[in-house]
Amino acid sequence: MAGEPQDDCLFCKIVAGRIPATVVRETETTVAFRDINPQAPTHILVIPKVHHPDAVALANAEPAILADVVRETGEVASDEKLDSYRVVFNTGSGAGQTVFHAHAHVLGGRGLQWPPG
Ligand code: DGP
Repeated sequence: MAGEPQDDCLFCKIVAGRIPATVVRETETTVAFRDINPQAPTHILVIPKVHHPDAVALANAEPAILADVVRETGEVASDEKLDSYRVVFNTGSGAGQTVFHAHAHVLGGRGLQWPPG
């Protein structure tokens, strides 16, 4: 069923505490943890606890939780004292998505180029 934890999902395992992660924030609906392969001095992932394959699927199924994820990106940026930062939802393998559980990347702590690669 949509939203249910998936046995083969890495981020569902992090939500369940079955795989360790450096968790920096947690709410009733979200978890934020440091990316294992940081692309900036601050690189934190904010994920919903429910499983949906990407941000658009989450928006369609549980829009209030997508809002929670986005709100948490701001809390993370504030905690990390980032004046400027980028929030990225890679969507689809062609855009670099490798984990098909919705997540926002929060990147900051260095200059960020536009357009992104
Ligand atoms: P994406 O490529 O947009 O699907 O982002 C997935 C991110 O997840 C990628 O930047 C690397 C990160 N990642 C993958 N495996 C792990 C893990 O086991 N722990 C943590 N903390 N991050 C992971």
